Amino acid sequence: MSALKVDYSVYLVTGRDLLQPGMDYLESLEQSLQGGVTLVQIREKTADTGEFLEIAQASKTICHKYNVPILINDRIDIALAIKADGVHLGQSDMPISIARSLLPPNSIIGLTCNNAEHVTKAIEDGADYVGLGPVWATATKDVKNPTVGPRGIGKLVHLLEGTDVKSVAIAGIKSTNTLHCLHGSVSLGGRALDGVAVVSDIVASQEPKKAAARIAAEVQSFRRAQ
Ligand code: TZP
Ligand code: MG
Repeated sequence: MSALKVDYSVYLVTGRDLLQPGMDYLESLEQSLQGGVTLVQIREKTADTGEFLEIAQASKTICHKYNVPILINDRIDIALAIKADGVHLGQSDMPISIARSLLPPNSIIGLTCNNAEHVTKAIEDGADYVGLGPVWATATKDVKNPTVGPRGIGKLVHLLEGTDVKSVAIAGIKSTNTLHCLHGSVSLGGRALDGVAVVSDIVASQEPKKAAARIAAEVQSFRRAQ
């Protein structure tokens, strides 16, 4: 159950395989939080359950030290075990209704959405937020869906008008294109993304704190211009 306020502005999705040589994972996570990461998703595609559990628990301790909520990718059991603040689910993971029934009240549930049908269903199913994309091409994940660009993201954000469902964009987002993504995706109704989800621009940086701070500054600059 999340007692922490959820701020989607700078949403870090982890990717331990992208760390610079010699960079410790937990050190990198802590630096990124110091730089201004506001929400963290632990994404582990190859770790076994024991390892995932250990990483998730250690990550939670650090995130909560900075009052930043922690979400677990895919694995409801890991989220329950470490009392995470919520989960992030993909289109072929557990349905939201079942996840909701298993998790404590007020857990955050996010869903990856690549098109309008996904977004409409996410609203119906009671997602707290949607991860929209891919915005641009990325080497971080083998994404099969076509890239939609900021304007495509804007069309999906528009579907959220009149709902409380929050949104972030993902794939290929860097400090250098964050403003392009945010401005370009402001929907017809004027609704904006609530944040950007980023892996490599932060995780693969030599200086994760600075990398996160650069993105945070771009998000703030966008908000000031709104
Ligand atoms: N889901 C869709 S794209 C992606 C995930 C986890 C990876 C995005 O990584 P990057 O490095 O921010 O482009
Ligand atoms: Mg998944």
